[in-house]
Amino acid sequence: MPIHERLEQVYSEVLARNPGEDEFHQAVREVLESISPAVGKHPQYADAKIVSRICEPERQIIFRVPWEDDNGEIHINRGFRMEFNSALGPYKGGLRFHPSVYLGIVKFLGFEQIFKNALTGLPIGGGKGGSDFDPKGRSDREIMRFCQSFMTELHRHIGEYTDVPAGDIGVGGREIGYLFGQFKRITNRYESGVLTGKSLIHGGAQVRTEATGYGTAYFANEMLAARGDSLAGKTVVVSGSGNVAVYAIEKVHQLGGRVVACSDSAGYVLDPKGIDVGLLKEIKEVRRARLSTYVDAASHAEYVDGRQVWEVPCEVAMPSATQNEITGKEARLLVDNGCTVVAEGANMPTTPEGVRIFQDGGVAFGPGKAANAGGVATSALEMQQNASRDSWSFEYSEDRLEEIMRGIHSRCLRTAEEYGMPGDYVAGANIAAYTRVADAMLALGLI
Ligand code: NDP
Ligand code: 2IT
Repeated sequence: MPIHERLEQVYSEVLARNPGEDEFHQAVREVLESISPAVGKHPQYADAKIVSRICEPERQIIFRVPWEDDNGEIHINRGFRMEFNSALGPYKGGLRFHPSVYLGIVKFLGFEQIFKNALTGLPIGGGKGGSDFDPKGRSDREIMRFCQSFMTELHRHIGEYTDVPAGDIGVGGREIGYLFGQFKRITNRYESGVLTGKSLIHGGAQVRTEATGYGTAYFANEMLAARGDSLAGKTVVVSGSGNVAVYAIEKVHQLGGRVVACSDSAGYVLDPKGIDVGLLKEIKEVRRARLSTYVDAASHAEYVDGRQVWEVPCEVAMPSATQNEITGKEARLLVDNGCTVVAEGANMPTTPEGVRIFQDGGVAFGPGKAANAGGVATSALEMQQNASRDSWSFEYSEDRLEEIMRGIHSRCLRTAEEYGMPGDYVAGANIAAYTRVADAMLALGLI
């Protein structure tokens, strides 16, 4: 898609300054395409090199993470923290532990996070971090030693008013516990607000564990409501079976839909009766086992090895595993099989070609930076509770989450409408978020 000529220049600079970082290029391109009409209408949004500044992280931290496995062998991983933009508040965003992590992944995630966080309306800037460490098959003590080594460097860069990490792929409650323990030990400060996603006993917030998945389901329901429909009675497919997927499935069921399939990187489970969330939690959160063991306890279900979950027909799709899991091919298959709503639980799970196919096919497409913002929004609520040494009830917190997701949904639609692209959630999300960040930066002067 063509973009405004001033933005084309910025994009060329991004390519030249960040060679080989394909995912980052992809994320930047999408935002620049979306904001072209805003820059055309309000040229100040491209003044003072504001677009170039937004595309350049404020600070990039790369560090060595040495650790020892249970056999005494030494391993060296690479740690990252991308402190991308702090115009709206302290850097905020998760940590990902996965062997695919490199600079381009952390930069794309940090860039997306700026706009996602702006959309929540809460006072949080954008950041992201992680490591190319592979937690699969590692013992609990190995995970602990890795987290301690990671935090031994990271602690000097983070803080309640500076940068507040949380979880992402491969980083859940257990890892946040070990990270917080090491932070506390090194700094001699019980600074709960330095990390979010903590357990309730250390100042964690009710609903943070559930928030991303629940929020994505609420967002899907809002998208359906905008079309005079709802999740009730809908057949849904969710990819992944981690934190986001499990709680997306739980909330879809509570809202009356039925999730018939979910997946991991090896294959998918098809359960026509509806995925048993209790069983899924037991497998993933208690036993930390593979998804394929689902059928051991649910013999009516089928495990399909080595194939993609998108071949299962559905009306609503919620990609909740990883980036670029829906290419043009999978998008075409979903449209042909009657899918009418896509809400992204993961970050950038659909390629640009996939997005085009959905939008051309009349599918309501909710991009991750809007649909999965419930996780980071609830992290911001955790920060509020930590700052006031308070803790809110589950019901109150869930009501806040639902209200925030409704707000994001209507902000996207309203903005898309205002710029003459009714129903285009991608344009709505990017323009609403970009203009908020740009306004905040312009008011701060040249920094
Ligand atoms: P988890 O580690 O809990 O689960 C990840 C799931 O995705 C697993 O089922 C995993 O399968 C699958 N997966 C991961 N990488 C790949 C891959 N390369 N190919 C195929 N499947 C893969 O992570 P989360 O649920 O926390 O995160 C899922 C997505 O949601 C990510 O895109 C993340 O950035 C995004 N997100 C997370 C938020 C959060 O609060 N946790 C907030 C907003 C977005 P396997 O076990 O086989 O690897
Ligand atoms: O992608 C994301 O929004 C997250 N992984 C959650 C970030 C956070 O700070 O809660």
